[in-house]
Amino acid sequence: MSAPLELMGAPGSPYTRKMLALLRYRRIPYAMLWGGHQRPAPGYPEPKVKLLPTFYFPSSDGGKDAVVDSTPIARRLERDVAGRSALPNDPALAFLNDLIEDYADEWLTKAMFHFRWAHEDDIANAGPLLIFWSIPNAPRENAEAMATAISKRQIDRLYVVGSNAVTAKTIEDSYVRLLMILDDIIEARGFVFGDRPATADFALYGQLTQLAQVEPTSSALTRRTAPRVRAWVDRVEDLSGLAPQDADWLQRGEARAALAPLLAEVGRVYAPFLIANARAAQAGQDSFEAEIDGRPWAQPTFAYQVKCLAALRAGFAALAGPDQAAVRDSLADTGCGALFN
Ligand SMILES: N[C@@H](CCC(=O)N[C@@H](CS)C(=O)NCC(=O)O)C(=O)O
Repeated sequence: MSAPLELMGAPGSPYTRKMLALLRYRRIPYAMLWGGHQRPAPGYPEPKVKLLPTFYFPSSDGGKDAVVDSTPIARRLERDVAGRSALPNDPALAFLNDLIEDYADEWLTKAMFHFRWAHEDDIANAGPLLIFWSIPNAPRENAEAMATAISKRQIDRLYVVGSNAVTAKTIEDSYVRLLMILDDIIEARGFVFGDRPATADFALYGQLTQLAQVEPTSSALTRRTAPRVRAWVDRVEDLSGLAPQDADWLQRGEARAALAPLLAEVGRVYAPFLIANARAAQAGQDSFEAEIDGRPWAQPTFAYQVKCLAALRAGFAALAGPDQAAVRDSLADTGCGALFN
């Protein structure tokens, strides 16, 4: 057996949970180092950007390379490890998977961060967890002060994701719509792209481990709105026993009808966000205002999400003509077409 792939992360990090579930499904041997960058493990290099999860890939000189960013790591693992792929083999569907994965990573995380820190009950719940998830032996007499300090730091960062009194309703309504859409998808076929999971499912799952299981307000909302989705999250944690077949992927001809509601949600909230953010960055503005879902939206400009849009556009441009046409057909009337015009 080759050495397990090491990664550091925390149970409360949606991207850590995304990657753990993907590793389990793909049966890639791993070693989970629970922790955080505030207490670096001796002998482990620091990544350029200190994010969770951080993967430690073996480097050519026998050392370790610290690598972050879940989506490119998932693609690297597809190249390095054969079998049990989490990417649809139809290029048009693979592209739609990239788009939905990006929506989950970059938009749904707004709901995750909002629900964690916007309401009193949730703040009281999350503060101590954030300490004990990374430092289980934090001394009792300090833990409360540490929880208060980390809560304050995170609440002060709510504005960064665009969560404020003006946007709260937009974020919360969007979450409830997503639950109903996923409820239908899971009832119809189990996963977004068929009877087997794709990286988009793991990205949705990662955010939902927090929204549906940890935060009291959104957990209660999930249970009331879509108990099936809550149950799905509990199961997706470990899909190592699933036996995926090629025929389990959605067929191209089925994609439009099957994915229309989810893509319409992406087009309703995430597409206008990505476009307004990129426009602001281009104009050199460090914050922007936009209209999302018929309501005002205001937040700082985010360089990373400019890159997300550029990557999606490059992926679309790289598709062969008939695949582009199939993607355009699936995106018709969803509001997502505006991203690629
Ligand atoms: N795009 C990255 C995002 C990773 C990320 O933002 N991780 C969060 C935790 S879930 C983080 O490490 N934030 C910095 C911090 O907590 O200091 C990915 O997909 O891996």
